[in-house]
Amino acid sequence: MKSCLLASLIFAMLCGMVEAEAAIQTVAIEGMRYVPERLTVQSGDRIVWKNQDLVPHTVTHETFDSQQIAPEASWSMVFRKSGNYPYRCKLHPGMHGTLIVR
Ligand SMILES: [Cu+2]
Repeated sequence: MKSCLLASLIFAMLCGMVEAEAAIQTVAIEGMRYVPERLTVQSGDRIVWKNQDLVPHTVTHETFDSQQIAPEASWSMVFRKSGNYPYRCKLHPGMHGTLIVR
């Protein structure tokens, strides 16, 4: 019984450590732009796109698509694979951003 309790405590601590290592990074969408337009993150980070405009936007890449993000809403994804992810908004051809995952 005691060792079981100890094991679950250690497990909880390890989970906490793994959780703490991955960061959450935010990209604002405002004024028909991604801010910042270019963002470098670490593999495992969760990226949140927050739409602060009055119109919907998307975050679209050949390997992922947020679909429409309503005003005031946000969309997030965890990126584990390193690489450059140039993305765009399907609704506004001039909107481009780049996510770089190290
Ligand atoms: Cu847009």
